[in-house]
This record gives sequence, C-alpha cells and structure tokens, in this order.
Amino acid sequence: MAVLAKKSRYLNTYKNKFLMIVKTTKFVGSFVTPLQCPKPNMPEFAFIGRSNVGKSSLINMLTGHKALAKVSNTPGKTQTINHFLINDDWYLVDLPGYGYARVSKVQRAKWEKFIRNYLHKRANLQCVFLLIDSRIPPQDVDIEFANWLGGWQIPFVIVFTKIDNKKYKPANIEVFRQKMLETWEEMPQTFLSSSPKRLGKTEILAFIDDINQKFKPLEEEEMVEIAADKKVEEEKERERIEKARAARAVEKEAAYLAKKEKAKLKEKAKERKKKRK
Ligand SMILES: Nc1nc2c(ncn2[C@@H]2O[C@H](COP(=O)(O)OP(=O)(O)OP(=O)(O)O)[C@@H](O)[C@H]2O)c(=O)[nH]1
Ligand SMILES: [Mg+2]
Repeated sequence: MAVLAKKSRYLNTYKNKFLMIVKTTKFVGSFVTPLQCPKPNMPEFAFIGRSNVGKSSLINMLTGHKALAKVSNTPGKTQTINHFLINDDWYLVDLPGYGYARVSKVQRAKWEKFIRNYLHKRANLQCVFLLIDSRIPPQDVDIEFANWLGGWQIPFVIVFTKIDNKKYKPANIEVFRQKMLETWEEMPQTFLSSSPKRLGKTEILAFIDDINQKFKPLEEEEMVEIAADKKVEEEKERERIEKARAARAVEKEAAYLAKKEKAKLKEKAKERKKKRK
C-alpha cells in the first residue's frame, strides 16, 4: 500500500524567540487512562520517545527543576501519564518511553494501548514532542511512531536530544530528515536540545507560548460529554474491580474446599491403614 504524503501542522518555519518564564510548577498526578487525567480545560503538551531518550530530563530543564520529573539511567523509569501544571495555565505531560528491549510482549502491548488511547482521546492535547536521540542513526521504531502520529493527524514536533554528548552527530539528524521525507511532504518543526547545557529551552518554551496564546478552551458541551464519558468509564472500572474481587473470592473458596477435601481423604486413608494393622 502506498504511504500517503503527510504534512505536519507545525512546520520548520517557526520564528518566535520570546522567552516564556516558568514561574510555577505543580505535579498534578500520575494516571493510566485519559479519563483519569485532569479536566481538559488548559492546553497540554506531551513528551514521548524511546526509553532513556531524555523526556523527563527535558521536562526538568524546561521548568528549571532538578527533580520535577523522575530521571533515571535505567530505561523504563516513567510508567504512567504524569501531569505537571505550569504557571497555572498549561500542562506538560511526561509519558513512558517505547522501544525498551527488556519489556515483555504483554507489557509492550499494554503500553501501546494506553499511550495510543491517551494520544487519541486527550481533547486539549496541542502538540506531542517526539524526542529522538541525536547520538544514533534513525531507528525504525521512531520513524514508525512519527508515521503513526501523522496517520492519526496528531500534531507533533521533533526534538533531537543529547546534543552535548560527544557521540552526537549532525549527520544522524540529516539521515533522519531524509527518512522522514520518504513519507512526509515537509519536515515537522524540529528542535535541538541538551538538558545539562539547557539548550533548546528558549525555542521550545517560545513555541509552547505561541500555541497557548491561540488556545481556545473546549465548548461547555464538549466538557459535559467528556465528563459523561468519564462517569461511564469509572463505572466500568468499578464493575471490573468488583468482578475480579468476586472471582478471587470464588477461587479462594474453591481452594479452601479442595484443601478440606484433601485433608478428609488423608484422614480416611490413615484410618484404613490403622484398621489394616
Ligand atoms: N548528555 C545528556 N544526557 C542526558 C540528556 N537528557 C537526558 N540525559 C540522560 O539520559 C538518561 C535518561 O534520561 P531520562 O530523562 O530519565 O529519560 P526518559 O526518556 O525520561 O526515560 P524513560 O522514562 O525511562 O522512558 C539519564 O541518565 C539522563 O541524565 C541530555 O540532554 N544530555
Ligand atoms: Mg522518563
């Protein structure tokens, strides 16, 4: 099947250099479904990319915090959808990474389901920042993810991370661009970043600020619809938990009866043995 040429909403022509100041940051919570997430009444920006690419570090760098988001050398540190409220005005979202080799197939499928569900359903999501490691050549999994975002028309931009590292090669970025242009009409907006050197901060915050200024809150009707969906989802979750609890109780009861039966049989066998003597 031929791949359709895709065009990003945010092209590589962005010029705003105004620096947004991050005055306040607040960790709102960790969630596993979009319906658990905070009310979608403010613009939201999500950070995604392979495990260990530097998502959490970039969030800390942008907000000027050392440990707002959890950073780790061990891939797979972030496991949930984490919301940070910035300046009481917009959300930054730290997501778990993909492509971590050591997770099981079941875990990977679970990740895909819940991340894709979030990216599809989050009504206030303005832009996804897709982070790519600038130290290595393009990875299929990254190109596939970009194409998936494009296919679903989820707006995204690209951030090449770790440009301070001695393994950073500009040629990797060029090859990535060429790969993207095999299926994209134009390259989405791209940024270069280094969390320890605080590179890319001005540009990324200015980009976010620009979108925030154009943000139109959802209509009341949409909010009511989302709240209704949330109720249905919560009810389903309650039922699921109740069913699981009931199933566990049945299992426990069956195990207890089996144990009792086994003890009875053992007792009978003992008696028979005694009689034979
Ligand atoms: N040199 C350099 N190292 C970085 C940079 N960003 C992150 N790191 C390091 O890369 C490792 C992973 O960083 P994280 O921010 O935890 O990566 P992540 O993408 O959030 O990882 P997961 O949550 O596991 O998916 C840490 O050891 C960071 O210190 C960067 O810009 N430059
Ligand atoms: Mg992380």
